[in-house]
Amino acid sequence: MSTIIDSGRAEEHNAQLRAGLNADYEALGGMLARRGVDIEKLTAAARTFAVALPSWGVGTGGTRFARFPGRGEPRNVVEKLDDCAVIHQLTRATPGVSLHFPWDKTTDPVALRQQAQNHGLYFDAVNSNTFQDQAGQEHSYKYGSLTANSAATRAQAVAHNIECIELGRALGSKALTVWVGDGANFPGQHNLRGALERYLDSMRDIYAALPVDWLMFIEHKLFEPAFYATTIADWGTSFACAQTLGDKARCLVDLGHHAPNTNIEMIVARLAQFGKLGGFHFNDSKYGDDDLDSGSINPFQLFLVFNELADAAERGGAAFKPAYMLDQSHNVTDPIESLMSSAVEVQRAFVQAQLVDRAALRQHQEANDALQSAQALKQAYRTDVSAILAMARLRSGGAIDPVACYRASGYRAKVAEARPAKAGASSSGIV
Ligand SMILES: [Mn+2]
Repeated sequence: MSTIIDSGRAEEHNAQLRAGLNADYEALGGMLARRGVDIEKLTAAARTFAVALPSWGVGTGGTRFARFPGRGEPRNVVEKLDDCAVIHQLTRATPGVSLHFPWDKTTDPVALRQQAQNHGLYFDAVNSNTFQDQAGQEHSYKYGSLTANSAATRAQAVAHNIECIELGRALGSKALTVWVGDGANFPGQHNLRGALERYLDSMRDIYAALPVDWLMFIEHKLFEPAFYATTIADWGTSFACAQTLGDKARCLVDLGHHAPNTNIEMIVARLAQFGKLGGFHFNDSKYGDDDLDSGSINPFQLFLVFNELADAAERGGAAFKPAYMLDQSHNVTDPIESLMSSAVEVQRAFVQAQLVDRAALRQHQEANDALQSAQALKQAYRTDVSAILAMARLRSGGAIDPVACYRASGYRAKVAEARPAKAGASSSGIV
């Protein structure tokens, strides 16, 4: 496997931090042993954790007001993969890459797949894009895509999704994520029921093109760009559509796509209970679909989501395997640094959720002891598992401190030279 950051530099970085990590790990191991927890089991679990990177996340995102490009942004999918390889090399937690078409469209999927394999990467779910018009496109999506009144527009949107499946198939992906911005900005603009009927008709055609071992993820979002009535606005609509379409259709939960203060962990529990939890787009949010770094605003919510996932895994066993992906927009940070630290934050929530004493929690719940039930969760959440995450990275060949190692490597300055800015070159969406 080829590495992008010089492996000698990563080893030197680890050698400097190794003694400190060993001391922290031993201290944490002793504390956990007194709670009857084997730190080695947690470290082994941490090493199995993986969250996929969004190809569109390695460039600067921007808002609807402006985009302030960063230095050395990737200009095409090959350069995006290089940046993803750096993130995985140092974190060892991001082996998957989620591509977005047509932004990442390639004429040579065999070469792209080979490039990914050379870096120890694979392609996770592919994403279609019918929320903007592309140059030379025959029918506009201004008034909708899969729900458009015009049959020709709907057919074009369906054909694009089927093309995404074909491209994904050549790249080794196993799922298609469908998000549409379709909806209305005015009461009366469209027939609420009619729009969903058209959506389902279009989705049936896409579903029929899914290979036998593929899944289709339906991503809902409360609002934006439709500000009055988004067709797939909530998990209830997503669930109803997934049920209607069939077993291969599942719901995708993007943490930023809900009304403020929504109990997202409860949505996770519901979807898991009924076998429709397809996967996640992790990010964080303060007001809306902010696409902030995972765990940067409400890390306790992220922990509670993973607490439900741990419960579902205990009930469902190996069969329960939702897809984990990051979906963030980076505007004031180096995207590589944000994605590295976000992957670690999601991994942290995963490990903390393993720390919950489920037998004790069940006893507290059965005894109606609300206080101790809450404490059982808080005890796990308050435990600083940083040494476990660092040890997992070290043992898997990553960096003890990925951001520090990345900064010391000078990667950004190097690619800034090799990638002179080109107007409109980076395709970074906010989905
Ligand atoms: Mn998303």
